[in-house]
Amino acid sequence: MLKELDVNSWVFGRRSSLEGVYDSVSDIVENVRKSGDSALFEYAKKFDRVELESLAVTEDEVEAAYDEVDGHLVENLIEAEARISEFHELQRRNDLWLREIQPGITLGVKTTPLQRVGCYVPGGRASYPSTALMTAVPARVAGVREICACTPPPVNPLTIVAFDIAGVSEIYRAGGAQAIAAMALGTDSIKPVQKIVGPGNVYVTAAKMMLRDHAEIDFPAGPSEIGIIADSSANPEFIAADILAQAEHDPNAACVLVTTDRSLAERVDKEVSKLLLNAPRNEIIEKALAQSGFVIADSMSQAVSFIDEIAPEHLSIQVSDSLSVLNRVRNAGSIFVGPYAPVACGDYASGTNHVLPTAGYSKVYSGLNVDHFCKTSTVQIIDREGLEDIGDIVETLADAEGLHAHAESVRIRRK
Ligand code: HSO
Ligand code: ZN
Repeated sequence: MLKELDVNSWVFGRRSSLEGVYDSVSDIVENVRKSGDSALFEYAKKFDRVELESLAVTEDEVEAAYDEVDGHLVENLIEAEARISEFHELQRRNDLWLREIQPGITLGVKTTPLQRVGCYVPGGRASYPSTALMTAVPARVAGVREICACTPPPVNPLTIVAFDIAGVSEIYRAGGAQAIAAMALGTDSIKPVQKIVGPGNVYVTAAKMMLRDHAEIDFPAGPSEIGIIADSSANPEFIAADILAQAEHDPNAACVLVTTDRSLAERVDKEVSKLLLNAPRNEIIEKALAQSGFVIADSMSQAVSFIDEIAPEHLSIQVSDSLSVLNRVRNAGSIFVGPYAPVACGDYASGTNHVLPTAGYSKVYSGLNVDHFCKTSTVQIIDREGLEDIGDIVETLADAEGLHAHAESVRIRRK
């Protein structure tokens, strides 16, 4: 089932190109720019096969959504939201910090939440109420005043409930590149946002990239991935279970086991075949397994460098000295340590965020967090004594750059 992979060629193959969809996405963007809401109605019919009556989900519909979903499910969503909120609260920075660097000069940073952001929650192959929590909670914790959300129709009532629990009351039935265009450019119903966050398919990702002049984005978040680093101490059944869990997301999902123990890879392979027999989503899983496999490393440090090259969205560490690997590894969106930390815990309920950079982007981006929804301003408070102290440097450097007025703005105060 699982084949041996070469890290470099696997990494290369993973860089899915967005180029192929740019033409159709720019048509969609232009259409939304020109026709606004009516383009969204048209695309809902064309792509989602839904004849919409309205874009916005009303308060009555939110109430009706609660009636439709099982109370036990709502309780679990509430519990998950509380844990996600708690972890994200820990990430909040002080609104303002100031430090006296020397007498007369105090420097600091003021943090301000963005005013208005848009959360995108995919539908399609599966609907993800958990992603409603993962996108909206950090925005709310950051202090964003206006949070709007788009998700393709027909909207799952549980997604509506999840948004409500997360504190989002502005929900629109729009999906795909058209939803991204609507949030970035604005339509009659949807006011433009400053930043768009959330995962999506290649069309959504391409639209996010193309519209960056209009709205900031989080990062490219495409088909799911797991990297597992394991030695002979690992439990092959647990590893196989994590592989299936990631693979069931998407035919383009990918799972890579990096191990120093070839016999472990063989045992994992057997367990994968066994678990697959009872996996309801086996068709998707089999497709995902076609771009998955294992890599044999000569040593733990080589294994760590393979993981860094792969830069997986999720990294599971299944080795005897797990903290040493945790310390050494550089590139991974979210890290799960030890046999009892399945990725699914981070997907739903431990409290960490599951919106993560994929396709090697964890080399340069962090997973979604409170900072994504804030910006900072530096602050300086300088009095006469402080100005006296740095005045000469400023005047000298300003004169050297030929910027007389800069130098004069200091001189005039020191007279
Ligand atoms: N593993 C997915 C997130 C998810 N899992 C949502 C279940 N629901 C990408 O991080
Ligand atoms: Zn998942």
